[in-house]
Amino acid sequence: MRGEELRTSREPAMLSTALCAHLALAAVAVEPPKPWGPCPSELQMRWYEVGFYGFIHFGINTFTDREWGYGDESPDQFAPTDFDPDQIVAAAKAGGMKGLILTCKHHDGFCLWPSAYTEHSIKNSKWRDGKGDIVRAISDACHRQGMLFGTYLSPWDRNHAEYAKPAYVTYYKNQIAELMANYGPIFEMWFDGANGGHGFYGVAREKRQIPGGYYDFPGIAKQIRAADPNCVIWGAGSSGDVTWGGSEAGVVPDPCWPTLNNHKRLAPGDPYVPSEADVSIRPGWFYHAREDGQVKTAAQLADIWFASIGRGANLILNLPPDRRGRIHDNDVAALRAFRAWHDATFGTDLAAGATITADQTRGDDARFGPAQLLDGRDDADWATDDGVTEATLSVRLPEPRRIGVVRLVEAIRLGQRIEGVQVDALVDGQWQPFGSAANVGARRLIRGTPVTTNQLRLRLRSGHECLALTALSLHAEPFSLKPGEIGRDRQGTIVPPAVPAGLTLRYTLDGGEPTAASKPLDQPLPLPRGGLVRVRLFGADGQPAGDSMSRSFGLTKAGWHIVSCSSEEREDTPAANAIDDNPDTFWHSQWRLAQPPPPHELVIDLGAETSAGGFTYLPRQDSARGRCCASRARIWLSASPTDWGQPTAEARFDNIAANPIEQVVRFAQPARGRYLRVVFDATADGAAFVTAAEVGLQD
Ligand code: FUL
Repeated sequence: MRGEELRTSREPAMLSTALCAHLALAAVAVEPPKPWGPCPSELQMRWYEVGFYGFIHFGINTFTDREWGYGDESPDQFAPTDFDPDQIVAAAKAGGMKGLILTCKHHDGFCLWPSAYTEHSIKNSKWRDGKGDIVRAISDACHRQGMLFGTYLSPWDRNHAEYAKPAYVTYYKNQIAELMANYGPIFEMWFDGANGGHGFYGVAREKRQIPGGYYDFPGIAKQIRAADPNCVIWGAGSSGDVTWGGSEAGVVPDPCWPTLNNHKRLAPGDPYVPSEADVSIRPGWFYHAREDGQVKTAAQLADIWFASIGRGANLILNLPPDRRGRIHDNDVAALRAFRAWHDATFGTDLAAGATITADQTRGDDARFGPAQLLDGRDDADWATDDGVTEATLSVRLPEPRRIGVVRLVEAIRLGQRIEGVQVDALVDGQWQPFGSAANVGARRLIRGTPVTTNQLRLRLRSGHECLALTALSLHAEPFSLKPGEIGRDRQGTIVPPAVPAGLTLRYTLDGGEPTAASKPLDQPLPLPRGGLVRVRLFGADGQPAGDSMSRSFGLTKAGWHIVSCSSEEREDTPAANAIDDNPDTFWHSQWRLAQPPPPHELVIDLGAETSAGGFTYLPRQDSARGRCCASRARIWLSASPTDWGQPTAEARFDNIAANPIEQVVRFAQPARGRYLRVVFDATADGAAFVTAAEVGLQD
């Protein structure tokens, strides 16, 4: 019999009389901790379980390439070419999300459903002859695929003539009712905080300010609760259930408290308001082709996970559909990689088989004993006696294991009381600090430097009355290499990266997947003519440990030097940076002194006669990535630095400003020469200057 059932058992008649008597005695002897201070509601507890979900910013801005529309756009501008709600929902689901919140209306006022209350909607667009309904399609796809559906209905409306006047509030409430009646169930409604300011407002084109309390959020909350008590209200001042995490970067403060501003520690009488961290998978909220190369990587998303979910907040990650009305391949790939990281990290509980002891347990009663923490269930707690606000837990593993993350769940249905955790690991007979946290709450992930240990100690401190903890689990992030860690020295030798003991890095050079039988990359590997190196880690059991990863190299630039360049900013960005094998430095044609526009050129001595099958160009990779990229180039290989003849190749770099990655130009046939000449004839953004982080040759 579990402690939780004992405390809340609603059907004692089902139990044998003897057992009931025994349990009743035990319950009298040791009472569970009394709730302290503000506690989450049932609705908030269910919302915590949802945890991770997506935002879909889709609308007029997708087609005007803006983040905020003015409100004067034509409905015809909304014109997806290949809308696929199932692809959108499936991408989110594959990333591990449990639901999606759609911008049914953003600040420009354009409605993605045929609202009866306005003409500024999809019903007046040529798309699908005005018969389309994005809200219907996304909500149906969500419900079909077992995902929750939520709405973002911007309070600020730059289209509506009555905005800032009483009539608009009625309009807004009508739309909430319309969405709830026709597209539910809606698990969360988002009430954005951006407000007032300039807009179209019918025809006015003026600035409008709204008085305090303008939207009547208390009235709106009442309306929502009457229609569906299970709908979570985000924002809406003090009328909401959950609050903004304080940044649009997916990061909440550390510690983050479930109070309206995230910072104030809970005190009796405060409303309990948990936080939601919001962030976009790209720099913007809406899709912009120029950001195709700026999709967050799995590693960045993992950092966000620790800074949101790991601090007790929920996480909403935005996936902006492109102009087709689909999630771009780059975002889909990032979500998949993130999911693989997540499952590899949290799919295994390294505390399995551990024994756990506590130096204090409530009433010395096993129902409140520390074993409750490791049972994989969140329905029973380890707790201390009232008045005992400090205690130590000791976890002993069956054998040494590599631990990188400690996950804790506080018994928050009884209030949030923990105000300090210190975790130590026993290494070579010594306690070493692993990590600490200033609170716990709904969940806390303590991410330390991975340590191999068979014993951990957690010292916990409560701010109020006693300690009550629900779960503890141990995890390790998969060891992953980043492409940059497969490095090659100037002479063209691959340097084996350090890998953890017990793992072996294996490689192929033919593009094939490395297997347990592939050669180990544990010695320097000469690769002066470059090629594709694919690597994968394997455990001692021959099983892959992580995904395979590849990096391609060109010819070594060991003997190369610059013969001439059309111009350079010699101090910071000399032409030599274009052949230094360092993608972080770059050549910038001269810009401090007025310069003529392109062409700009480089002439390079390769040190010896060289054969090559192709040319590569990497534009600048600094914070101004995408600017001053070449869009056209001619390339020569020649025996003489003055006699060039016909170009070996001519190239166009089409999407380079939006996606400034390495460009590869294959020659029609292999070419030979001692000198390489590149002439950049135009830039993608029309800039007079050109940049090159690297130019190179391929086999
Ligand atoms: C902000 C809005 O102004 C942005 O456009 C976006 O919708 C973001 C989620 O909220 O306040």
